[in-house]
Amino acid sequence: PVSFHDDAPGEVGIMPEADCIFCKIVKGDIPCARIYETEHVLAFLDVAPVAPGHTLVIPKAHYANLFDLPEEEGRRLFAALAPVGRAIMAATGASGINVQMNNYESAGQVVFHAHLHLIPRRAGDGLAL
Ligand code: IU
Repeated sequence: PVSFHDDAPGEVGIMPEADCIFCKIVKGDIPCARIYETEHVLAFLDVAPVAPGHTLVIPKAHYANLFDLPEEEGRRLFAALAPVGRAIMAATGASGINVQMNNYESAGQVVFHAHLHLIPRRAGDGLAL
């Protein structure tokens, strides 16, 4: 990521990557179904859900994957998982939920802006993740 100093003294921002689809979603240039948002974290419905309610939780700042993520950003992402996961389970009636993260191409990562998948599950749904 490219770091730069913005207007606020002492604040360091991360410049959105020009061709990153999730950065465009964060900025609102591409629409998404937002279900949760804080200053630093966004959760939205996956456009190609493997189950109803399949959600992505992302840092608003651009980091390619888990290994580029500063500890503080990781903490913020993790803190969002329980409230968002609970809401998804309540809304979908799911009885379980998977948290999945793909890092690097050979692990199935397609979008290189760090994201966690929340995938609602039901007994016998037959999903192989
Ligand atoms: P992956 O972990 O990088 O493989 O997951 C990328 C996910 O992003 C995948 O589930 C896509 O359906 C999803 N997605 C999206 O929700 N909106 C988009 O515009 C694009 C991908 I491109």
